[in-house]
Amino acid sequence: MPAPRPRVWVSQPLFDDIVDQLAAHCEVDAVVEVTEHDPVAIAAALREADGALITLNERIGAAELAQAPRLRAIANVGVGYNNLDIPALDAAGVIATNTPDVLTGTTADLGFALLMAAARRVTESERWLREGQWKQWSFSTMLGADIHGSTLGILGMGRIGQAIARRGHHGFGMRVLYHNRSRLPEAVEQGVGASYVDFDTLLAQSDHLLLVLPYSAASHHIIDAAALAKMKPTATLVNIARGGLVDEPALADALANGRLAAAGLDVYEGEPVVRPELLALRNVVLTPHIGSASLATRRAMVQLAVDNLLAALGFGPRAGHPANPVTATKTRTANTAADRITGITTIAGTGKTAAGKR
Ligand code: 8YV
Repeated sequence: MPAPRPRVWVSQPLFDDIVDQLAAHCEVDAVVEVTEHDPVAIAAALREADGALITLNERIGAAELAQAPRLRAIANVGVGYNNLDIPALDAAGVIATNTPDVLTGTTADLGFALLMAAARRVTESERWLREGQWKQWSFSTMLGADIHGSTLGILGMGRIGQAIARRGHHGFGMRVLYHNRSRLPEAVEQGVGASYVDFDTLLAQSDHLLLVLPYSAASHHIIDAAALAKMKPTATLVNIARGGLVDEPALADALANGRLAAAGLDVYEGEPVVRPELLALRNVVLTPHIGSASLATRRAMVQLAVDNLLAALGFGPRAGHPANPVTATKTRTANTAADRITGITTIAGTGKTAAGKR
């Protein structure tokens, strides 16, 4: 008798033509409307699942895994995976994957769009104009800060940070400073035109500071009132990574009281809820987590996630070896659903701890 086809849960509507590829090998349970799944619903959806294709909205930890005895693979559609409890996944022998590379340029572009819009007061100007406040041209209307020739600070120098550095250095003639957990090799620094500095120097010298680091307990509120106080009052802060990196009330306070000139935010601590203090400010540009939201890139992310999921479940050209594991559990040499239940799955791990590098 042929082995039963694995069951796969797809947590949100993605691109049907790409998700349909799963059906060649799996029984697919796809959610057809955008849904906020609470932990009970996630646990229920995973109870019979061998695999899952999920987005940043679905948090999966020990409690959900304890109720999902068959689960072998989770493919996250996104490069950031702070929605996943990696130690719990490793303890359960579940492979998790993410979607790096395919979204790098698109996300870097949005970082620059927010930087330019905030520093040059683009959305503020437009609101003012639409409100009918433009009565006559004036020399001092909407004076902002220059991008070209200024100092760009980048906190977090993974793939997206480097793409932003290249844009700043090669495109806008900026002096680029960065801070990162580890310093890049000199050749890479030279290629992207960036110099390593310590955190306080980055805060003090940046005319514009972009946050591109992974969110974790260690980076929670890394931009707090103390950090904001070290920045130039003329500076712009842009966050395209995760909302939890910034103490939002402290940021709103700094923006309201002239201790920071402007901000551009694509991510929020309680998204999709945005704090009223931020909504009330004229000098912050707010977008609804659209960093990777070009049609081509979102399709590429879903395709990569589907490829990863099929590979992790033992299908396709990379069967057993998905391209983008973020767990220490990276490969499987056995693939039957009964493995998890009997505890005889053969797992080839590296012992590496997954720290969520962007
Ligand atoms: C995704 C993101 O759209 O990749 C990430 O980490 O934040 C976004 O680009 C999101 O993760 C979708 O799940």
